[in-house]
Amino acid sequence: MAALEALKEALMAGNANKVREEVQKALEAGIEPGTIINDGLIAAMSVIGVKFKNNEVYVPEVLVAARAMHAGMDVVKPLLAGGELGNKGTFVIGTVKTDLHDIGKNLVAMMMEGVGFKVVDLGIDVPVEKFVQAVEEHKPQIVGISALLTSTMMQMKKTVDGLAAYRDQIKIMVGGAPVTQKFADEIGADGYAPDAASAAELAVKLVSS
Ligand code: B1M
Repeated sequence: MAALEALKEALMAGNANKVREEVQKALEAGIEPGTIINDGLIAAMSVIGVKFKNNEVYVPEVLVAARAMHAGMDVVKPLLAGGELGNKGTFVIGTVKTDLHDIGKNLVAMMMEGVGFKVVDLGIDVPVEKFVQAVEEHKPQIVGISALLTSTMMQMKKTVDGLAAYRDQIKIMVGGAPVTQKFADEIGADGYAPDAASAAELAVKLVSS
């Protein structure tokens, strides 16, 4: 959408102030918050993701773009609560024990908020017991588990196993660079998504099935 081009440019340049301004302008122009998120913020962040994969941009650029995306989300988020995207329930997310990577996990968390979930972010290096405690406390519809290292993938299995007693109440989604659909099936997860945008689509499907 042409009206969102300036917003996308600002996000890709990592200019948080400009992103805030452009989101505000888009709202004033009558563009729906959901469209601003999907066709503006997420679309631009996806471009950064592809560029990152192709080594055209590096970690610092990904970080500043993610920060700019946060800034834009902060402006639209209040308009989403109970709005047209509705409340889909609670999504608990964390990066597994001994894994300190959180950029992708944070993007997934943001997308989940964007499609109407209340997100409880447990952070990084999350032990199985903390996931279990969060399920007891927050009664989520979905638990999302992220891992970025081959060596921490087995923590993902341990976490799925540790949540066995709750499987009639929750769906479990997994993701992260080394994770595949095959691995997700092997460890008994309900869903796998390769990126944040498809993770949000899958989560919506899981709660409506
Ligand atoms: Co690390 N690191 N790192 N690192 N790091 C990788 C992952 C690595 C591939 C780099 C490499 O060697 N080429 C490699 C892993 C190799 C492997 O295991 N196969 C690696 C390594 C080895 C390490 C250390 C061991 C290095 C060292 O100390 N010797 C160390 C480990 C620390 C630890 O965790 N215990 C380490 C440390 C770090 C930093 C701290 C410096 C930093 C993390 C900063 C941070 O996260 N706050 C870092 C970074 C930045 C990377 C790379 C460069 C970038 C990761 C990233 O943020 N990608 C990475 C190399 C690479 O990926 N090319 C690398 C961008 C992000 C948007 O993508 O996280 O994949 P991603 O998330 C995507 C999808 O995977 C998906 O959606 C996201 C958005 O589309 N997704 C989900 C993620 N979670 C999901 C959950 C879902 C669904 C989808 O459902 C719940």
